[in-house]
Amino acid sequence: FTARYLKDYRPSEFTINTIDLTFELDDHKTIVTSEMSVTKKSTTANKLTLDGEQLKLIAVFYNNQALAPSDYQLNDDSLTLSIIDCESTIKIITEIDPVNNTSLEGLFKSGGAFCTQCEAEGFRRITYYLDRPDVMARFTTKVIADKTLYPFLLSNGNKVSSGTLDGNFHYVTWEDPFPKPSYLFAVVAGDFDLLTDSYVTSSGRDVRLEIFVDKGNKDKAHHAMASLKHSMRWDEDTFGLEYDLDIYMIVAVDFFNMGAMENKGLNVFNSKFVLADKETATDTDYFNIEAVIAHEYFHNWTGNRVTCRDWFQLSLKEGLTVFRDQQFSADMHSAAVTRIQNVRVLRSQQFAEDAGPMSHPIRPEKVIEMNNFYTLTVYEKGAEVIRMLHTLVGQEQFKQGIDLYFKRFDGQAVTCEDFINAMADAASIDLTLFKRWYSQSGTPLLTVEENFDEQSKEYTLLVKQTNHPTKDQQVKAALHIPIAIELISECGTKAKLLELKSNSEQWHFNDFKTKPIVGFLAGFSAPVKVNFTQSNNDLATIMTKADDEFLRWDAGQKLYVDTIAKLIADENYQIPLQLIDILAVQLKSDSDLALIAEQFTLPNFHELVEQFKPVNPIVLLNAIEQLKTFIAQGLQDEFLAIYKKHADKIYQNHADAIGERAIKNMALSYLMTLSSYHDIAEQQYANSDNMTDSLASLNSAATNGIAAFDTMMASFEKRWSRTALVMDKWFSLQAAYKGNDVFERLTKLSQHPLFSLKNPNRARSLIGAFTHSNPRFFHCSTGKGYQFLADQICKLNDINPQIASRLITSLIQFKDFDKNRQELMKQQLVRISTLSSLSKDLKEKLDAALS
Ligand code: B3K
Ligand code: ZN
Repeated sequence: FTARYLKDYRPSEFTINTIDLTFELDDHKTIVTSEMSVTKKSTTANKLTLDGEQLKLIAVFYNNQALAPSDYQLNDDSLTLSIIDCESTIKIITEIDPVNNTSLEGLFKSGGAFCTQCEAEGFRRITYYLDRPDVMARFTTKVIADKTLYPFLLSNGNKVSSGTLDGNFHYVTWEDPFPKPSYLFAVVAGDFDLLTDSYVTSSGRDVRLEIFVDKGNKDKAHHAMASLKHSMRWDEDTFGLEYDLDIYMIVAVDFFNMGAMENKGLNVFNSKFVLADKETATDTDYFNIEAVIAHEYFHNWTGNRVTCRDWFQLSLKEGLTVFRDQQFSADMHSAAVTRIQNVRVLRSQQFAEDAGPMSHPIRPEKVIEMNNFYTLTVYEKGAEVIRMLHTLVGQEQFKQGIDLYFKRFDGQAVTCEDFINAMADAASIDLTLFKRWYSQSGTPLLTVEENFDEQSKEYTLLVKQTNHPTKDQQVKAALHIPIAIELISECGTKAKLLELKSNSEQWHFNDFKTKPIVGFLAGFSAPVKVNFTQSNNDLATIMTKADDEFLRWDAGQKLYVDTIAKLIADENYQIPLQLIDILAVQLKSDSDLALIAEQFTLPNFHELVEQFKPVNPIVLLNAIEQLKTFIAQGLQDEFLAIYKKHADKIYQNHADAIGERAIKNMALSYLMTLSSYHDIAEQQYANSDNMTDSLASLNSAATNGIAAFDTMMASFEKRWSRTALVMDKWFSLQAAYKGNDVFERLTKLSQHPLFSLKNPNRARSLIGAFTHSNPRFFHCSTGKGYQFLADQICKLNDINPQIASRLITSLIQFKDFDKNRQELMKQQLVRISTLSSLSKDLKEKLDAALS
């Protein structure tokens, strides 16, 4: 497998103006006919190499002349033709086998429906093409299929004709007026229930909205529809961006490698991010559906209207679009809770990636398998980089930067640099140094020191940045880091924005009588780690006095982390009762309930691994449990009171009710660490009228390994065995069960009639949930957990390399753990690396991890 480098980018020598596609859909022999009009960009260009993989070539025509095999060169991954004329037409006929396409890239079948996934490089599994984002063509697509099995035939753009054909076939032709790269192409054919609605844009255009779901699921699509309309309104209100076609379609499918795909006018979604009702979806599911619907919708501008020049620029569309969906969620819900959840993802997963063997800048420079770079770094850290720009220039100028970006680049395929330059020009600010965030990997560490001169009353804050070498990059430079702070003193709270631009800088503040307390990194203004020792008293002050809710929450998290550090060092460490006093104040604060629930959510195992690595995971887990039980004991009366207060409420779907469920289930999770309260979970399960409460009770039963777990799970299985998305939750709960028989359970589960590695949601729900939510057994000292994961990865290598490659993350980050475990994890990696048909996806990661 060969690597590709950013530095080697060259524009194509050809443009493809139009492509007319015809799909004759068939389970095993789908015929794709492609007719392209191609223009030479320079007269010297005479060889056109088209990408193509796993295709059966049937015929090639050049300017309507059939070519003989000696006229072209055919390889495993390309087809090369001689181009004589400046303007040529090329017709290519290929045959593909959708049913046997378990990689779910290109054209495949999900249940009874045909559907496609082309990003990043899946179009080349449909036909030979210049499968790169900077080649933009106008697509016309004719889809032909059996009328009874596939009443709906969909593609991008507007429907221009349809009709019936002999032999119970019918066809529909679609025309997309916007030139687009091949990765945004989509075809869907199937039988669905259809939910329709409409939306009038700010300029008065009527847009038809259609959501296609599996038969019987229409009632579960209303939340997705409402989310779509909210997204459309928000983008008009916030950025003045209107939808540009007359129809917007979303199709929900059960077999999908990721969350969703922003194909022009025809989004394809994992049904997990469309279907919801109170009985089957949790409050978190509702939130995520809205966020993913928004994300894909926002791509219509940031991604589709202006796209990426090459795949190294992926963060151009993804970082920006994640930032936009985060801002949208913050506007629709509690901004603080939304922000806290973003930060948890960064701290628990992105920081680990950035320090691990696959570390890469948000704009990678070297790629072997592009699908390996749809990462937390490109997406989430990419969004943080955009957020820093937003912080530096402010919302008004940011909006002007966005305006200028579209004015300059609408309809083009551009680079990250183009985006920053538009921002810099619109806001008249120098972003030269800031651009380093795009090329430098790793998480900066800020070390903070403070000094208060009692005589002069001058307060000094000294901040140093350290950028440790990473696997991909030994030499690092100083970054431009916006640091929002609050100075809390008897004269109130003052917010400031500091800009660190070199390795170390200091700031002086003069207007205090006594030493102020600094709340550092308000709103998490930069994706950095912070090393700053503050006393429990200072942290307690920040928890109550900071204006920024993120700072209040983060001070609490620091208290937890400090306590866990002490428990790791000495398991007999006596946690001071002062902690309970501080937390008791917080429990009674008048913040919204969802925020209080966040404040009581301890940093998760993965976040703490990042803090304490290399660490013995069991020692760490014991410390977390000790702290949790200590808090539960100290505040049990309060938790019980909260629990009772909200226990018997009828389900409602609005912010206050969501907050009540959040705090109630937080109280439950503490109480369940004390054996005298174990009955509560069972009662809650029996009485619950919604999935949030059912799942919370089952979760606490699983993670505390309580006896009633199996009975509860049996009833859950009986009720939901026909609802795939709920059965995913069932598998995940089983995988998270903390009992010594977990390995026998896993074996049984992997033979369960409803288990299949071919369905990514199902595979993740068992394997991903085990490795992520059951660290005690995943890391068990015998190495059985690692072996289980490796066994599954070996099977997935043949079935679905993308899913295999996602799941290997928890093994390649072996350096985070103690030496014994490192060895056991490496053994499994070595075992996987000896597979005879190792996929490119896994190979790239294994090479990085084992070198
Ligand atoms: N752009 C797609 C992700 C495609 C992943 C390809 N392996 C979804 C999204 O980010 O919106
Ligand atoms: Zn995206």
